[in-house]
Amino acid sequence: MPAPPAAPQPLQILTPSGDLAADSPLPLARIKDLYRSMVAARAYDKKCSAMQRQGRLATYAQFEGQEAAQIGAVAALEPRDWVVATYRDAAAMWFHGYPWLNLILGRTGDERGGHAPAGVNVLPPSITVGAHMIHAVGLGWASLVRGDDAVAMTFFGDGATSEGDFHEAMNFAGVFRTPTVFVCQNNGWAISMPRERQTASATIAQKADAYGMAGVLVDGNDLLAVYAAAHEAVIRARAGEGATLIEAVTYRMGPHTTTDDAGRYRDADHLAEWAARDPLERVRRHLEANGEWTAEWQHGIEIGEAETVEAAVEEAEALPAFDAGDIFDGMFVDLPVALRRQRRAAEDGAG
Ligand SMILES: Cc1ncc(C[n+]2csc(CCOP(=O)(O)OP(=O)(O)O)c2C)c(N)n1
Ligand SMILES: [Mg+2]
Repeated sequence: MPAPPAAPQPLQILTPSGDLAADSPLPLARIKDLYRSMVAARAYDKKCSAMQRQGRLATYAQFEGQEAAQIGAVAALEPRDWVVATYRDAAAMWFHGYPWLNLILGRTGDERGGHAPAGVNVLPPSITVGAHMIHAVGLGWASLVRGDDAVAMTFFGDGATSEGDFHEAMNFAGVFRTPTVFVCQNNGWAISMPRERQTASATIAQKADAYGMAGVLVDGNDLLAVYAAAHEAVIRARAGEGATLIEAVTYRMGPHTTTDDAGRYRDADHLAEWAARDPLERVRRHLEANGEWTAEWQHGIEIGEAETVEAAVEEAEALPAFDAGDIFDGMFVDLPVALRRQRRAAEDGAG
């Protein structure tokens, strides 16, 4: 059997040393703002990891290493657009307006954090791998039917591309030319399953061909490349030219979640290689080379963003205890009979 063709190189604009390999799609001031957002997201990620270890949060899925893939993509959206994401996409959700408070509450099982505030177009995170992409296509289709020009951007992993839901969502989006941007964060792993065993395709981006939509392969640790690809995809979607699949090649620096021990299945050498491609560090180098970075400024934003996260934690922990019956309120307008029965049983048990 002939060997499969070698994978093409992902689009890169900012090299790991912080140099521009192509024209920047963004002015420096905006890059600086986005860098600050990535610092904020990392502060949140570290805080949640620590809180889980202290027994203050349930299972937590770290996104360290994936900040550029998430924030770079959402930076191309307008507030009227939608973000439909997963358990690992807190940075994307927050950047589109889902408060840290709600994200933290969601991680304690508190339904008061289980949805976005009014006017924030972010769906609750999907724990079911792949299921939410169909919702994103539905939101895009609704936008076509209504004649508004909102785009839905959906985030998912390399593992999710093996789910039937991925293919159904892509197929529908292709046929109906829905304004959907599919952002696959290929972070190398689906729990302990490596990317090589997930699909025999040289890239995930090339799967777009089969559905009649554009497919783009980008360096997912490059804020500017991710932004450029997402920006083009959004323009295409608003112009009625349909959906795009972006494959952002990145790496999951942490374990799958706080319940996982990645040391049992992966090689530490990989981590060192990917640490050298850290998405924050390359933007920091770029800012420094352009006279837009100092150690004092870095210190100031780290303290400031950590304090903002801390304030959200304090607010979450100061709320009166939630009612366990709240879990029945999130899903249905009219509760089905079986769930009504369960609710009564839960209330009797609590009483
Ligand atoms: C339908 C379904 N099957 C299995 C699981 C268990 N599960 C949770 S995360 C995960 C791996 C997903 O990998 P990927 O899509 O690459 O996303 P990542 O966790 O790497 O961000 C699996 C199998 C699930 N939540 N939903
Ligand atoms: Mg993955």
